[in-house]
Amino acid sequence: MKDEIDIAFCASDNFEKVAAVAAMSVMENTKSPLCFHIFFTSSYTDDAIAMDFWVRMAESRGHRAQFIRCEAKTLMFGRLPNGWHWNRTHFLKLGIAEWAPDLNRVLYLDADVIANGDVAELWNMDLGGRPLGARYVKEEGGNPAHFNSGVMLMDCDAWRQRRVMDAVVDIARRNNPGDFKLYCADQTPLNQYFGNDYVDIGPAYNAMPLLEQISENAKIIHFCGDFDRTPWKERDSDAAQLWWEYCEKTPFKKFFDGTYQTWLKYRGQVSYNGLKLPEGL
Ligand SMILES: [Mn+2]
Repeated sequence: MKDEIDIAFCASDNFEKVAAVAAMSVMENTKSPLCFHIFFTSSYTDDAIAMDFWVRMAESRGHRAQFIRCEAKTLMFGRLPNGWHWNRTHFLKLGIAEWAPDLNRVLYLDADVIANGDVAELWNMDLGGRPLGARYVKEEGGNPAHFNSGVMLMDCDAWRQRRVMDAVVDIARRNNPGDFKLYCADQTPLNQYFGNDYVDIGPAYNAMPLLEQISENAKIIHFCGDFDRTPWKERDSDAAQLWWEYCEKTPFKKFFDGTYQTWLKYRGQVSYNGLKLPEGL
């Protein structure tokens, strides 16, 4: 379909359910037909059920969704750092252009976002020949100026031509030999690679409660930061309330009400396809 908007999510270990809330918010706010591409790894046994629910959720509203399993693909990355609040799944986004060769352009969204407006305007943004659109964040609190990698409009043709995946994985591996030096997983090596070679999409398309008061004009809200303050754990803000309104409309509402506590208990104890990997792998 020609006017279809391609959206990519990356998920592991139940985050496809978090991404479903993001997808619901995009569907509720966007007029164009959507195709969701979910790149994922999982340790859980209800994958098939969750995927089926997810795909039916999209198709019942006239959209499409497909899952791309990435366990073997991420092994190609080799040794990558694990941090206190991320794992190898954070690097999945680097492979989107390579692993979905039919995509010319894709809007990548972290699972921890919700749309609060139509994403078509962002989707159609002119990148002026640059490979990436992302939100510029100014220097603050010891963090250098950078772009946030939670919402990225990617020119996939450019990413493939430049072999961005290999280059960024290489930077991550060289700079960070299995320790915690990266302040933010994929984001630091992506910034090191792209420098200023991207288009600033502006704060409305990646509004972060961590950084600012969220206004009504925010088109995409990004609940980045402390895991304990994510909306599925804390319902203490208008933005978090909005997240729950979209969650109610997904097939995963009960998961967040009940199973979630179990998930929290075991989260971190099982990693990567059920195997406990050595530190730093
Ligand atoms: Mn995020």
